Amino acid sequence: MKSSSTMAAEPEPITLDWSRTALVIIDMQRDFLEPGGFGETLGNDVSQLARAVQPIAAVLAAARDREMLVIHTREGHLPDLSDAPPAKIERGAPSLRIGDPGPMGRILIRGEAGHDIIPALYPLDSEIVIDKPGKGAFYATEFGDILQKYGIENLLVCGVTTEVCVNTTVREANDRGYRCVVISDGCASYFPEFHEMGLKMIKAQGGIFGWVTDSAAVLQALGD
Ligand code: TIU
Repeated sequence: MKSSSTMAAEPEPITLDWSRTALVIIDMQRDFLEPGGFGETLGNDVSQLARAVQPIAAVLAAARDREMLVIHTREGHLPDLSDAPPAKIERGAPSLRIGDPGPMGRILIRGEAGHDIIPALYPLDSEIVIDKPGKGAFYATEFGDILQKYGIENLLVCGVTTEVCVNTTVREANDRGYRCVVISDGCASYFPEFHEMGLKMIKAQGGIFGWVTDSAAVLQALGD
C-alpha cells in the first residue's frame, strides 16, 4: 500500500498522505435519517438521506482496512438543554421541539435512541465520536484538538446534510487550514437541489472551500 495517493477530484486531483488524513462522517444519526426524529419534525422527507448510507459504508470499510483515523460526529444536546440556545429550540414551528419526547426518545438529546448513529455505520469502540451542539464540528467540541493531536492535515468528509452540517464543518475546517475533500455520493440533503449547490459552492472558484470527489474515486485511491 502506498503511503499517499492522488485522487480524482474537482476542481483538480488531490494527493493525500493517508497518515495525515481523517475520514469524518457527519451526523449519520437516527434523528436525521429515520422517521420520528429531528429531521422529520422539521417537515422533511427523511428518505432523501438513505442514498448516502451505502457509499459511506464502503468508504468506512476501506478506511478501517487502511487503519485510517475515523471520526464520527453527532449533533445533539445535553438532557438539561444547557447547551441548546433558546434561539435554536424556539425556531420555526416543528411538530416536536428539541427535548420533547418522540418515538425514538427525546428529540436531539444525547443518550436517546434517536441521537445515536444508524446501525449500518455504527462506530467501532476504537473510533472517535464527537458530540457537537451546533452545525459545525469545531464549535464547542474537542474536534480541533483531536485533529492536531493526530497530526491531521486533510479531511475526507461525508454525511448529512450537505448544505447544513457538512458545509458548516468544511467551512470551519478550511479556515483552520485543513484540506477538505467532500465525497459527493456520501452526502445527502432533504433538498436535492441544495445538495447539488452545496457541492458546487465547495469546489467553485478553484476550490474555495475544498475539493469534491466520489466514493468510487476514494475507494480506488485507498486501494493503491
Ligand atoms: N436540518 C438539516 O438539514 N440539518 C441539520 O439540522 N443538521 C445536520 O445537517 N446534521
